[in-house]
Amino acid sequence: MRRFVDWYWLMASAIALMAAGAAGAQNADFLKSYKGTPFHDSKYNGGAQKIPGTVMCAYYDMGGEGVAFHDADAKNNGSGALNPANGTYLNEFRMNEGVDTSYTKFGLDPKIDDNPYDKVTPPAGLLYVGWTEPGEWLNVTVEVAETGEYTADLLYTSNRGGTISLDVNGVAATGPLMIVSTYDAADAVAWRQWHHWNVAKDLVRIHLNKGRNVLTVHTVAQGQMNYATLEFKRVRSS
Ligand SMILES: [Ca+2]
Ligand SMILES: [Ca+2]
Repeated sequence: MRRFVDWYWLMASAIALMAAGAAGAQNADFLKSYKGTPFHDSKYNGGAQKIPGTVMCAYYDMGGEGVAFHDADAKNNGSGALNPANGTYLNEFRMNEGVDTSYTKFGLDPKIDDNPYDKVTPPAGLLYVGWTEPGEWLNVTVEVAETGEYTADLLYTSNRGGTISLDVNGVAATGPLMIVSTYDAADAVAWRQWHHWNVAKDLVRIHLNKGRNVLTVHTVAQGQMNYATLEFKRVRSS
């Protein structure tokens, strides 16, 4: 019996090591062949976004449809559409790309993102990704300061709940993550159901290796969510 137990643990350890090796090789292959690059524009030129820290979803990678993201339609339904092209940075942010982006608007009547139904008040003028649909994804290249286990809080809105998931370097890393609905029947302004902000605390828990990594954020189910930021903290060093 003892011998069997020893053998069993030996085999289990060997399989775990092989799996880790395979994932490591897969990660290296993904990073080598990946054609996306960190976002930069006239206002942001910081390179890969830093972890620990706050990752802006609207700063998804450059490289276009099928490389840096997949979106249901080639139009940006926020920049240049809902927010007409008027020469301002926020209205025209990435307006020629398929991912749909907008920003938080304060001080209007009726109130938009500073409304009384917010669970948390986001910063004003904060860029976010909206018009999300199941099957869509976006990549964000990040620079990780230290290897370890990280959690992330998502600043979001969700009209009726939904599910997202994350990959690290092309490998599924989280499984489905349930997003709690921010729908509030008390709000009589129908379109404002897309603007009730909340933070999903510790929504994500992933292992990251020091250095360059590519995170993929998938919209898995429901959609109709707005993603602003993922705030990463290191919780363990291994
Ligand atoms: Ca689109
Ligand atoms: Ca979309």
